[in-house]
Amino acid sequence: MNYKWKLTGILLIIAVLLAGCSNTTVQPQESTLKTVEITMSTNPPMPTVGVNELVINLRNEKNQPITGANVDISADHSEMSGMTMNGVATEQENGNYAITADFSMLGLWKITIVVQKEEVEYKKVLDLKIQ
Ligand SMILES: [Cu+2]
Repeated sequence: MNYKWKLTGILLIIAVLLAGCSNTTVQPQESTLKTVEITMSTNPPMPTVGVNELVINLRNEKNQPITGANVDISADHSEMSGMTMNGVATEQENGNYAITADFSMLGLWKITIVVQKEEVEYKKVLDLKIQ
């Protein structure tokens, strides 16, 4: 492996890390929705090992609830590879979408939220600490 390839490898790793840490709202051009604000809360508020509810709230740029979206959730135990769960959140009232997740281990879990609305995808990745 020469220097150039090593550098390319490092840049790729940085790109992947940046993508993994992305916590911003995506603003696509070709949609009537200018912004999809994605926020997550948990039930209980301090999630513990076992079953917890994740509630995703979707808002547009006018802070109005977004209904009729498809919300896919996946959870990865950050310290381990292959410990992954995923499912589709069920729509509730007021732009909320809920799913229960059984966290089998303590520590940081990477939660990936993929929202589909009007054939556009919006994605948010955040960390959830299970304690
Ligand atoms: Cu694990």
